[in-house]
Amino acid sequence: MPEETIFSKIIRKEIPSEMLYQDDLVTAFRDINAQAPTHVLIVPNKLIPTTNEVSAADEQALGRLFIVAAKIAKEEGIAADGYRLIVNCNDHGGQEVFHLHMHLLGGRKLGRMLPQS
Ligand code: DGP
Repeated sequence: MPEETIFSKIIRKEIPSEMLYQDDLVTAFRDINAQAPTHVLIVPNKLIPTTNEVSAADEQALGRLFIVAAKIAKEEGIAADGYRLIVNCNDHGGQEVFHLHMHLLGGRKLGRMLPQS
């Protein structure tokens, strides 16, 4: 079994978060270290450490991440102007919390997707 992260405790409401949405498959809450006016994390309730561990059994939950991202973007008033969805994986991807999550970022012009190198 993969090791739980703080996100499992947030999902179970054992520690506080600014939760925006929860259903049987996914949970959405504001990022504690916001990088944009809207910065929400949308996570499968099931612990999947990284995108390397996704399987066909996760299709519904992973699809739900997009459904909920679009819903929250509309609620936050950022849908028309646009936003960015990011899923980081492992060291080169800059992943810090090993419970797969989608970042929803918006509310300002975000600039280039990657710094030029
Ligand atoms: P990543 O680098 O993709 O693994 O992003 C992890 C994000 O999780 C990072 O933007 C900060 C956020 N984060 C870490 N710990 C907590 C927490 O306890 N609560 C909340 N709301 N966000 C957290």
